[in-house]
Amino acid sequence: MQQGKFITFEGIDGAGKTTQIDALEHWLEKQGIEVVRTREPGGTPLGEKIRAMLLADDMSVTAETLLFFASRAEHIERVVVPALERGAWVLSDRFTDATYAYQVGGKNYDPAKVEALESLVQGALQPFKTVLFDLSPDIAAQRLAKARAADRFEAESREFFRRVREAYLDRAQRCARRFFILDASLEPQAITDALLQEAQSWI
Ligand code: Z5A
Repeated sequence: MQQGKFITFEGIDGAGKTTQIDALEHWLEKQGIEVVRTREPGGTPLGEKIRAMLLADDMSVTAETLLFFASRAEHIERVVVPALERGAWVLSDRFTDATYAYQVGGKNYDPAKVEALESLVQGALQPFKTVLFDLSPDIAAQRLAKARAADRFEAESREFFRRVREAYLDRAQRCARRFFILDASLEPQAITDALLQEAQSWI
């Protein structure tokens, strides 16, 4: 039986997830809650190897989608479920909503195939809450240009990220009770304040 809480963080690249997950992690630990911080793709030794391939190697969308779910299967079995069972809160930088946003929304992959893989790999497991960092691709691109060299996903076009953003907002509308949407264009401290205020209602 699951006792902990599974929280996932989503948004287009450069939306500022990392900074805000740090803040939530510190706040939860101050409340005496055990936190497991993780990410997808990745989060396990095999998952990190898959991540390196996904970010660097050119491949078909089917191969890409299967690799995201292979990393996810390993992550769920070895990290997420054990942590939830012992009562920890799992903070995951991305999960299955990213597949719907990037592969289905961004690359036009068949959503029925993703649903089938989701059911196979996750069974009934779903996040307790998903925090969506909503940001325009124009602002995200300005931030990333200052921050680092682009990986295979970050090198996609502005139009691609517009589709990814729309797909995320569509998911948020369909699963309104699970999603909490943050305006990621605000100053970091304002975003932290909104996130921590919301998190009080999760405890
Ligand atoms: N992907 C997929 O296609 N399908 C899937 O199923 C999954 C993933 C799971 C790897 O993910 C890639 O895999 C990802 C989607 C795809 N695309 N890419 N690339 P990732 O999570 O590792 O990649 P990421 O989104 O680029 O993560 P990130 O580097 O951690 O980005 P972030 O956390 O959203 O942003 P950040 O690093 O915190 O901030 C970016 C910059 O903006 C940095 O310089 C900050 O100082 C600055 N920043 C942050 N917040 C602000 C505010 N509020 N104002 C101004 N500047 C800010």
